[in-house]
Amino acid sequence: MLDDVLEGLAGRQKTLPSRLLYDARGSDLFEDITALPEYYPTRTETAILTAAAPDLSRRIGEGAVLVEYGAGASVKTRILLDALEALAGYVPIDVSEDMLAKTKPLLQQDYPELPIHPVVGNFLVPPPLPDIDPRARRVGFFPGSTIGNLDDADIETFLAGAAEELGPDGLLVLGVDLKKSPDILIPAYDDAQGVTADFNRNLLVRINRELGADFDLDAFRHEARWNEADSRMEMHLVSLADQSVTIGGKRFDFAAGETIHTENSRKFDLDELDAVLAAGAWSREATYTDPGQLFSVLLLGR
Ligand code: AVJ
Repeated sequence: MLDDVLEGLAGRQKTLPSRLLYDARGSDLFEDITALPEYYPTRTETAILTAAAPDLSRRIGEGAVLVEYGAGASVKTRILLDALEALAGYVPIDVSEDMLAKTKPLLQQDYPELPIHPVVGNFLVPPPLPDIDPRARRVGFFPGSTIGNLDDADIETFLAGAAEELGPDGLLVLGVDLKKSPDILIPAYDDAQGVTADFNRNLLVRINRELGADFDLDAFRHEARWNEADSRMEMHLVSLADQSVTIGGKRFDFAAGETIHTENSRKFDLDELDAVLAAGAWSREATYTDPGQLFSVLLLGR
């Protein structure tokens, strides 16, 4: 983590890795974000999945193994677990062993017959799957438009890795946030209650605590920017003054107005996405969306 932070702050545009946003406090703040009136993705995707579940179930068929990339608390997963017939197993993959250990008994209580095989790992480098029934169809699940946090190279790495792991008759249920007006996007990433601002600034709280840095939390403000050229929302932390910060014995100078770029959240155009999917060996078999075309759930096949 120290190396990643030092490297990110050494560049001309300072950056910090967005995965560092999710410590225990950051994960709680993200949970709060998902309930905000301005943050449409979670509730929209949940509604789409609920409506699509019978059709997904029909297309997927009986006896599949469900593999979730970045499972977290497996909240949206329950929609699929309720709809899919005679699942041969559920494999939640997550970097947080704690989260996997906490979630398993809760799921097992509600799905007593379901074989649950948690795997600790980074979904970008899909870890080997536990050997369940080798003949069972494998279905990946990657909701939340988390794919939008990845750059092109990582998207291709992920899609190709999932294709390899899920096999020739594998399927992938993918949630993607769609391109839309900045009038909707900016409030979604800069809410009136300031929860997203706390989520972003918590990155500095974490670096202070875990790496002994001396960021002055009141000297940075949250900013949500729409980057039209790259079709993405960006989170930045803007330095409010000329200041310097020391981390791991290294000093970093900030000019007033200079930013640390902390997250990209890409917004997809489905026609453009098709080319990216094809490069990763996938194609769209079904497309589900909401009436406002805010978000989309895709069923991908090979
Ligand atoms: C969990 C990565 C999908 O990009 O919308 C929410 C994270 N950042 N508000 C997103 C997030 C600011 C979220 N993802």
